Amino acid sequence: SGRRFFVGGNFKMNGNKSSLDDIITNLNTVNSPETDVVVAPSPLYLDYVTNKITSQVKVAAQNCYKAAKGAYTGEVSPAMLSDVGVNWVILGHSERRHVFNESNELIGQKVKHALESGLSVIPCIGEKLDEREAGVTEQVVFEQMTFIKDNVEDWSKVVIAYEPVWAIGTGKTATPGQAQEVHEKLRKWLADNVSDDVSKSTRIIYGGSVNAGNCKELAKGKDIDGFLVGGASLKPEFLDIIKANA
Ligand code: G2H
Repeated sequence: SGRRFFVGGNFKMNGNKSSLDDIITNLNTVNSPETDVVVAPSPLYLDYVTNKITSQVKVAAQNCYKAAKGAYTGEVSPAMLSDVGVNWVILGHSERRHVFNESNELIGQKVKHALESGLSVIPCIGEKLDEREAGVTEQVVFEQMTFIKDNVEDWSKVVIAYEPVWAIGTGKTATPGQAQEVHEKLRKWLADNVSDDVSKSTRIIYGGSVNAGNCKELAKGKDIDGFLVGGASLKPEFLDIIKANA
């Protein structure tokens, strides 16, 4: 496809210095120059991980705010992330949307500000189980995409993560067919709503209970350009997932 394989590890609210040391030791053996590898530890450890990890692996925040600074207790800004050498951010993860009630509008504003601040972004989209069962998966993910699209100028700094909410941390992975089907529709949506070039060049990665056992089949989907991995990114098998397309 010409699109570089991309594997992200989302540690969520897990880890401490000791367990991160083990993960970093493992990641520092990564030798996959053909693949972009990005890991997202808790914000408290971003500086710690950035200072210890090989330059082959980039570091992402799991979230950030839509302003550079100010009276926003508890928040982290893109400017602060850049300051500690973090150049990526995950935005609109389903847990941000559904546990912390982030709206499409707020996620769009965050995407805009992060990009303007020089970060690369991994916006996440995905339908809930009742939405899939009601047959509105496309409607939901296209609406989420609209709020992202309206806030992006430079698509080279965007990697879209499709994560069906019903498959997250549940052990229920979308089948390769189910994942590919949505990825293909998203790519078509990009062609129709942004441009052919953006449709062809933008990575669309899959997330939701990806592990060493299912990653190879999923990676065969022609519109699946990599993964956003939660639980398995904390384990040694993350290295196998990085090589899923080999
Ligand atoms: C989906 C994914 C990582 P997990 O949230 O973003 O987590 O692989 O644990 O389902």
